[in-house]
Order: sequence, then structure tokens, then C-alpha cells
Amino acid sequence: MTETLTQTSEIATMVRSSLEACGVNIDALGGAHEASSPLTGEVLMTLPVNSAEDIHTMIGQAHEAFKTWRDVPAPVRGNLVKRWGELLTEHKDDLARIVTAEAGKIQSEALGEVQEMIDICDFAVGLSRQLYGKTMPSERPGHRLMETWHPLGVVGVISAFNFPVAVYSWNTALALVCGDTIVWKPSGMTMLSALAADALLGRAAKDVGAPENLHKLVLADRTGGQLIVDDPRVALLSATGSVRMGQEIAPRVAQRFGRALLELGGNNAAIVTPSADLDLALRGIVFAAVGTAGQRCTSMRRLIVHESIVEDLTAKLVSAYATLRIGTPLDEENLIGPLINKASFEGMQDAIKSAQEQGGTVLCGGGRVNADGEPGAYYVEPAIVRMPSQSAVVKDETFAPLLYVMTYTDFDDAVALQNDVPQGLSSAVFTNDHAEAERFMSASGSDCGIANVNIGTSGAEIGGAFGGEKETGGGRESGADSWKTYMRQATNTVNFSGQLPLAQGVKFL
Ligand code: UN1
Repeated sequence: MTETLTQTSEIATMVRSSLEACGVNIDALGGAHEASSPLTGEVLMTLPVNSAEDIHTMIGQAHEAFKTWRDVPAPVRGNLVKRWGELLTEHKDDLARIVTAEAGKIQSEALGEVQEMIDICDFAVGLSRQLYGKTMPSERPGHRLMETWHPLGVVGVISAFNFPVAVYSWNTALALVCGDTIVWKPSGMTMLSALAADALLGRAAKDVGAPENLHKLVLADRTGGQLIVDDPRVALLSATGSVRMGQEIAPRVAQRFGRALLELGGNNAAIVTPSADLDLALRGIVFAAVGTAGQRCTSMRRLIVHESIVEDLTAKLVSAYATLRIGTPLDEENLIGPLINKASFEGMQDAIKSAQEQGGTVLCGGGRVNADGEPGAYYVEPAIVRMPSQSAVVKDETFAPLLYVMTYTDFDDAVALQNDVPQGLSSAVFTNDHAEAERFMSASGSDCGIANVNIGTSGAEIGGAFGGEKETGGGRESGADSWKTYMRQATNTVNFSGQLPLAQGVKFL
């Protein structure tokens, strides 16, 4: 126990100095919220909690700031995001350390998360000169028809613990160049990472002389989040989290005719065909299934393997799993850090039990690691469970390193199985058969927002749109033309003919 306490105080010291380096005034912290680390399960420091009144005021400030920001030319708005990207680059290690301490990510993945922030800043800066609208031919002589994209308003961002800063940055970098302002409520489990990311943005805003109140950080629980959801001054609500959360939020935002961007659950599968390069598939599967301890929205949860190769592939997977080092992410040799908390561990145990009841066989894993040495931390051996069919438990998302293996004979059946779950985020096929790859990506192939070939389900680049269908919520964030969700579209018809011909040939007056 003493050893654990010592470790917690060491982690707290590391976090404090990283927070300070990012520009957080740690003397101003302290309060009712306990920020803890999954590395030990113990409290690192306490933080203030915003009241309902604070939140109301912050939304008002962001709403006022929008009225100035929307008229700043987009490329000038891009300067703020450019500076943010520079500061994120400078403080990449600091921010990654906080992410490791608070979300439990191994260092390489924590650094990767900050890299995603830097990448989206670059993308958004370029975008600030490319918020293109189309022109269309008018049916009338001497008329011009075009679309214009205008800033939308305040964007409310609700983010999850598993990507405590990257997903927020996708929203924020885009929203800022699009002329919007931000009110961000991070997960209660990752408020320290949020403080650091927000402080860096604050520094960037000062450095470039941007107006005040462009970004507001709300430290609050669910009730605080609901105030943002229900506030009519919040034009777009972008939320990442559980399906249950989305089901609660979506009707509330719709009720007030706000816009919602939802990124909810995933139940991501890979199909492995007989022609696949099995060594490549193996690496792709292992990273997607156990990376971030299975706590990505994109983590691979289902494997649909051709019956002729299933024994070979599962044997290889079990051997590969045996080599994975599990333990503190502060040790660079470890590839699997802790689950976020006890509830997460229990959720995994329950799922394994249900899987067994539904005819599943555990091929490996599932046990807790180092419970004596780290009683407050939940390290777990990643599990592989062979399932006779896609039963109820397989259709649920369990946010842990738990991979179900099923078999198929006919490729079309494999695609049908991949699609036969309520979620639709990410999917993959491992094949060297060109026609199979194309069928998988075709209209009648994978029904997910992400459909990959010869690569796992996780680890998407920021350049593409990120999101999925069905219970995943339908939202698209990050690259491609996701920016359009952060703007409002106006159609302009300009008449320079000196006459007033009406459209559709209508005669009047
Ligand atoms: C998430 O888990 O919410 O594609 C985001 C990936 C990361 C983003 C995941 N780039 O795995």
C-alpha cells in the first residue's frame, strides 16, 4: 500500500509539473472534484466544479464572443489554430504525460493522441482558406446562384475519457476556423488533460491577440452537461460517449431544433478471408483489439474468420497475446495499461460470463493482473473468446480488451454477420482477393462509417471523416468535409438582369 501511495504522489508531481508547463495555474485548483489516476486508482488532486450559474454565464460569454469571431476572416481565425498547433508540438510530452496518468494510455499512444491534435490543427489551418461554396447555373438570364458557408454559433463539446483531448481538438480546431466558439465539458475522469489542452489554447489566443471567451472549459458532472445540451444558445452539440447518453441527448437537442453530432458506440469487426496475409492480419488484429486496453470506440471486438483458417489464426493470436506485456504505462516496455476503473473491469468479467453461458469458450485471458501490487488499479489480460454464433453478448459493446471469434463459410454471410449488430462505426477485411475487398467497400458491403482493407479497425487518420451509422449516431467529425456540420449554409440568388423573371416560368404582375 505504501508503495502505491508513493507511486501516486510521484504521478501527482509529474502531472503538476506538466500542467504548469502547459500554462495551468495550479494554485487556483482545488475543490470538490477528485481527479484520480487509473494507474493506482488513487486521487492525484482536487479540482473546482462549475455551478449551474457558472455554466450559464460561460455559455453567454461564448455566445457574445461568437458575434465578434464570426466576422474575423477565416484565414485570420486560422492563425489561432496554427499557434495552438505550435504550442501542442512544443508541449507534446507534457500533455501526453497527463493523458498517460489520467487515461492510462501507454506513452506511445498518448503521444499519438497529441499528434492527432497537431494534425487536425494543420488540417484546420489549411481549411481556413478552403471553406468553399459552390456556384450553380441559374435557370434565369442575368442571375447568379451560389452557396455561402457562414459560422454557426456556439459549439458544445462533450468528450469521453478514452480520447480525452484528441476528439475535443477535432471539434475545436474545425469550429474555430469555421468562426464558432466552444463550450467544452470533458469527461469527469479526464479533467486534468482538459485543463492542459485548454490552457494551451488560451495561450495561443493571447499570442495571436484573439478575442476573449472563444473557448470555455466546464468542469462539471452530467447535470452540468445537461445544461449545455438544453441551452438554446448552443447551436451544435457534439457528443462522444455511450449509446445511452446519445439516446438521452439527441431528442433534447432536437426538441429545441439544435444540431447534434453524435459519436457513440462501436462494435467493430474484421473479416479474415482464406487469401489474407495472416502475419499482417495478426498484427492488425492485435493492435486493434488490445491497443488502449480495448478502450477505443474503434477497438476490434469481433473477428469473423473463414473456417479453413480459424484454427491457425486463433493459435497465432493466442501466442501473440502471451507475449504482450501488461502493466504500468510509465514503463515503456508495457503495451497494455490499466482499464479506466473497477466498473470497466467488472463489465468485462460479466461479458465473459455471459459469453460462456451463450456457448463461448475462452481461448485466453480475462484475469486480473497484479491485483496485490496495485489494488486500486485494474490491469487485465486481454481475452479471446470463441463463439458458436453472434449471440446477444456479442452484439453489445464491452469497453475492454475482449475479442469474440466466429467463423464463416461464404463471404456474403460474413458481411451479413459483420453488419448484423446495432452499431456501425468501424470495420475491416483482411484479404488479397480484389473482388472481396471491393464487395466489402461497396453499397451492399460493410454498413459502417469506416470500412478498411488489410488494416485494423482502429487508428484512423484525421484526414478522413470519422463516425458511423446506426447506434453510432451518424455524426462525422475530423477530416474530409465534416467542417460543414460546424457552419450554416446560405443560398444566394443574385439578379443583375434589370428584369424580374420568376423561376419555374411563373408569371405574376
Ligand atoms: C475514439 O475512440 O473515440 O481511429 C476515437 C482511432 C483514433 C480515434 C478514436 N484515431 O482509433
